[in-house]
Amino acid sequence: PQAIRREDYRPPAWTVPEVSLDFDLDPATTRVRARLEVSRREDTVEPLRLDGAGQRLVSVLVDGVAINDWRLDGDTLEVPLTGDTHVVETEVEIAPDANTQLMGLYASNGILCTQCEAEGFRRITYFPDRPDVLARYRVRMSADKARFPVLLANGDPIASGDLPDGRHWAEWHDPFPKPSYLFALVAGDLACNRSSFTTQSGREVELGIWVREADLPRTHHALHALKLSMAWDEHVYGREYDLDVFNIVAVDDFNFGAMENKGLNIFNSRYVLADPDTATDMDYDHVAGVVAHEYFHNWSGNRVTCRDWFQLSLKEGFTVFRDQGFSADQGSAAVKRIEDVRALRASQFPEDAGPLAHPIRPESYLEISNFYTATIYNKGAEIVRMMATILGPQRFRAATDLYFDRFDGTAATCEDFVQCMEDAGGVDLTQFRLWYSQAGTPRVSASVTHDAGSGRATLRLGQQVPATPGQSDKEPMVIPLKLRLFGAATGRPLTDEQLVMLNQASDTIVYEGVTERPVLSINRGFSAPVVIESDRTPDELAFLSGTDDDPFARYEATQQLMLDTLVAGAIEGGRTNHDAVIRAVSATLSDPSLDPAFVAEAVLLPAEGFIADQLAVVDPEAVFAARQALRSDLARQLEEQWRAAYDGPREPYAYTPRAKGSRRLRNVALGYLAATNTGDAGKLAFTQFAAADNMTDRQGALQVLANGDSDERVAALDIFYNRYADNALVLDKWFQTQALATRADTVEIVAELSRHPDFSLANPNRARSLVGAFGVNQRALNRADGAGYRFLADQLIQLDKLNPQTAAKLLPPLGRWRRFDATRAVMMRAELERIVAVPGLSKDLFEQASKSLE
Ligand code: B3K
Ligand code: ZN
Repeated sequence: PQAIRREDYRPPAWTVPEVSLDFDLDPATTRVRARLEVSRREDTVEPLRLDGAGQRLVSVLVDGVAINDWRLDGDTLEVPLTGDTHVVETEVEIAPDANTQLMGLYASNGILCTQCEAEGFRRITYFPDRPDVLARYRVRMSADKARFPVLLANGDPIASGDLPDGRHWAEWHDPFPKPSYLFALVAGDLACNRSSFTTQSGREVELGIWVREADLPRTHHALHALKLSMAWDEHVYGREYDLDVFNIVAVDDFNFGAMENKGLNIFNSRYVLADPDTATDMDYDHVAGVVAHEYFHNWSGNRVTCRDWFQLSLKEGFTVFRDQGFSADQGSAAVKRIEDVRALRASQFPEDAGPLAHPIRPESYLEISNFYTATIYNKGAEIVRMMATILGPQRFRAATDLYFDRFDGTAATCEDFVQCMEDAGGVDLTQFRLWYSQAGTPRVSASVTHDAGSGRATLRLGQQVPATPGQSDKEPMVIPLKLRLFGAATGRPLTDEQLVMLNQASDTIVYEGVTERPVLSINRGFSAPVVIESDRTPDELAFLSGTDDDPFARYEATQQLMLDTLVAGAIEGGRTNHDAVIRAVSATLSDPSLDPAFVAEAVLLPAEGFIADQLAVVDPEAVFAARQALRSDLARQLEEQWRAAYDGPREPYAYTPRAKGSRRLRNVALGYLAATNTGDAGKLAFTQFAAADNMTDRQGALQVLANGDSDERVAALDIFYNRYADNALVLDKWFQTQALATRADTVEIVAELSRHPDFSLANPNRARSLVGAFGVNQRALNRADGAGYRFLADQLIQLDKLNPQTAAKLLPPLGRWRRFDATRAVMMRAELERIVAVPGLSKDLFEQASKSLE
């Protein structure tokens, strides 16, 4: 396969101002007639080239006359045209039922739906399938009325009617020019939870959440989140909705979370459906976050779109930043920040440190689907956040206003966005732009020395950006660091919070009049996506853990203390001193001023993967053992406190920040109580499991049971399975809980589950619930005999035949071989080589596997 390179970008030779599509819908064979009004760009002599894939071409007409001098060059249809504007009509046949890769038009449980981003539209009809070709779409659909009573497309509905033979039709029109990746249609037997929203200028918008009839009671949370999102975007960014209708459809088979098609968002049902009996608090949060994310794309993505796919972070990084802001405003901003940073460390830091590392604006790709990554999304959001920090709230808002205004209706670049930040913010971001081109997580060293005699404190900062594939030499970046000094003796702040811009390899800041030994609080609020290497002692970290006024920094100090202890434990193999951690956790648990939701986050140990990331050579057994040792020490020595947290005042079930926080802390406490190994843990968890009136408590208890060996484990898994056997989203949890289990025999359990009658690789949620969860289970995946690697590779090879995009997404854990001992590295490489050698391997999986071998 051939690499596409950013530097090769050329504007399109032909534009397509208007498109009419006519769909004769049928799951077996759908006929698509397309009428494109095409217009030559002044200077071009090129023929019209239309992208296609997998369809059967029936006819081509130019200006109403059938032609036969068209030519197929691979999948590209070349139409010779003599004039400057023409009408080109094509007719093709496609087979939604046979579409297992879930790109283009496909069937999901009897619903016909589309997914076009990034390059799925070409599987529907011949078209210049690139984001800088913006067209106005008119869509007509006809289908069997009994099977497909509801026909939806982008924009506003225009007309509908009945046809002979039990068929009917509907026509939709989208007045906003859009790229083909935002096209969508849905046909199915769907019920609607309807409501309306009045925008700030008084426009009435009809809202609809479309699901199967039986799922209607589970749509209220999503609908509520949609209204909150619409109001929030008006209030915070001044962005108003622009069509008369906004529809969301839930489908069960979906490669991703959801898709922001103009006026017709299509969602993975797991990000729409929620009720207390089937969805955890985290599920509720994700539903709201994804609804907000897709809605916000209406401006950051749709009204202003991307010029080419190298600019993907322009819409994704910015929109993640926006949805993070929305979620922060719905509850505790500090807890949201902690969750986001934890997610960044779990998924983006390893990406940045591995063979698939790429800048947020990549230079080349084989398959664009492989670049919907944590780097583009989550690191991209951090880059926007840093600019917002540098500009401050008012100037940042002025800059986003300018961006939306200047680029409305166009396909823009990351550079355009940064330029707006500079123009409205009055700042020079020349060096800051390195964040768009340099991959790798910068490492910042920080140390403070103090001279008591002169009252002088000196802060020395340094930065180093690690080499990444194709980028061996890095330049120093602009790193905005929020920091503050505290007095070790009195606990008083010695300085105000300041924003230091570290923009050289090293820098020194001197503070005068410092009368007591200072303790450094740095990267407060996680102001930059970097790794901090400081020489703070366990005592200093414990001090910050108990006193820092920035809640994120407080969390961070506790985590750093745990991490240092765990790394020492993993390296030394034996007992390390756990006292400082135990004291800090005890203090956190007993501090009445703290929000229980915050406490729950702060007392959790860093994940095995994150501990492993700190080691030169990972010994997964040693990491696991060190973590278990600290965990059981914490459990035993603080048993009273865990029990108090567990038995503390209970909130009746409600989805409020307060009740959520109390459930979270209680479940964390349950986990620690189970780690005391005193024998009644199984009973305690089973009691919670059986008595729970909500999924958060039920699944929390089930995970504890699934990790252990108690008699109650099998019983609980059976009860859970039988209770939810007909709810696919909850069955996913049943698979996932077992795949995440910390037991020694998880590989065998998961292999057995892959043969379970309810398991299928064809459904991405199900595949991810077992294979995806297994891939992040450090202990199971990295088992010394290589059974974990073999299982993962076997599954990926099978999945690739059905759904290359989803298979490729699950490959990265196998690519981390460089981080492990020679024996594991050899076994991992062998599996990657086995994958690369599969005949007919997809470009998606080939790119991920071959780059992982380099
Ligand atoms: N923009 C879509 C992503 C589609 C990915 C296709 N490979 C969802 C989102 O980020 O909102
Ligand atoms: Zn997005």
